[in-house]
Amino acid sequence: MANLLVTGGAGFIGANYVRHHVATHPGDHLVVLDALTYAGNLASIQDVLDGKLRHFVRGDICDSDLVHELLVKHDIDTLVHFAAESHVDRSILGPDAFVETNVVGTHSLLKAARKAWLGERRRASHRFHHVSTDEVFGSLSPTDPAFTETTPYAPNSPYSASKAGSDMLVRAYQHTYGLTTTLTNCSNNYGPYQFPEKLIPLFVIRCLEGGPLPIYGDGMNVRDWLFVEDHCRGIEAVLEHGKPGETYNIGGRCELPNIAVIDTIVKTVDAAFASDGRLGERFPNSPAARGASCADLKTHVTDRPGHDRRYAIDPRKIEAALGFEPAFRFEQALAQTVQWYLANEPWWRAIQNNDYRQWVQANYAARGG
Ligand code: NAD
Ligand code: TDX
Repeated sequence: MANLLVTGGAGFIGANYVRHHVATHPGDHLVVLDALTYAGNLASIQDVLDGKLRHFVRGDICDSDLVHELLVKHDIDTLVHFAAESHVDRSILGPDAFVETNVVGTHSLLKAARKAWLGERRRASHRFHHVSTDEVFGSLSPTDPAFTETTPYAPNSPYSASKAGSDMLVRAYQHTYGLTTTLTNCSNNYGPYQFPEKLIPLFVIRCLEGGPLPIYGDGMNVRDWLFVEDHCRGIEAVLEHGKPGETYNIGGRCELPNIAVIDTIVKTVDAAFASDGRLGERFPNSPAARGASCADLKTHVTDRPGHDRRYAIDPRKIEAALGFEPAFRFEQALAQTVQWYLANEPWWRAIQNNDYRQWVQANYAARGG
């Protein structure tokens, strides 16, 4: 690897990947392309950009000419594609942006890559890596085997359908035009810099602020949790050793019902307050500030429409082929995540703007949360 274009590098996983890549490949040239939508935050990567070896470009992946220009100008050999609309609840309230960014945007990147790498100035060594999700495989019953790379796609939400569409386009560009591609389908991530609309950061911040913890349905939906640093390591392994044209599932071997995740968040925040008296002064509205438990905030609300019951990843292919295994355990990495949100209050306070408040109102008011 030498010259990378990272799309969506100011979002949650993209920012963690940029930080990881800079730490493990400090000599590589890196260009981050991000539209800075509500989910993009330059503050997540600002300190690792230098304008010489590591640039930031604000732009839309749907702008194929811009992408082509960047690929040529920076002699890019590796494109790592994270940019997406990524929140299932938002896709239910407004699916158009998901089709536009995830399907049309991915296609626009593929067109630019084909022109730059397979056109007149052919570049034999190139790689288009597409970051996808386990949600494209649909929902499992409690006894179904976990998703493998050959599980048929059965997406259920506008989000997962748009990701499935983008995966198919990547496959087609590899098969039809000979573009060198790899694709990873990953399970639920958590860790630093995650936008507080997803379960874990939303609930950590609600515990601190004393807001309700809105549990969809019976709280028994199962997700397979992976610390974001492990996801970054998995992508790096695929970029370095993955076989062109292959797809790899990345998972944490950590299936948990939501209620178990929520109870761990509550326990971790309660313990942090018990061991650090200053937290009570910083967050006086948290039940933990008055010696009670954040469990008091748990509230069952109306379920997400079409809520997938269970996701689980069978990670044996990437383990056997690339020797990749997650390094972090859930309770320890969750505690690390809670500590990150405690230490980075200005980062998440800046996000709690009018747009965010309007979104929270739109999503949760009708649910009674
Ligand atoms: P995110 O929503 O936190 O970040 C998305 C980023 O993409 C933001 O920085 C945003 O500004 C940028 N972006 C959006 N539309 C754009 C456009 N048209 N042009 C340029 N940039 C644009 O998402 P995330 O959670 O970091 O997810 C990253 C990728 O990983 C996505 O493709 C997602 O489908 C996939 N994924 C996420 C998870 C998870 O648990 N979060 C799990 C598996 C796969
Ligand atoms: O307020 C909530 N209450 C609740 O019970 C929220 C936000 C979520 N949930 C439940 C729904 C899910 O069962 O928690 C679980 C996790 O929800 P999300 O954090 O919204 O994630 P999920 O829908 O599972 O999708 C995530 O994992 C796969 C990411 O958002 C996707 O981008 C990724 O592809």
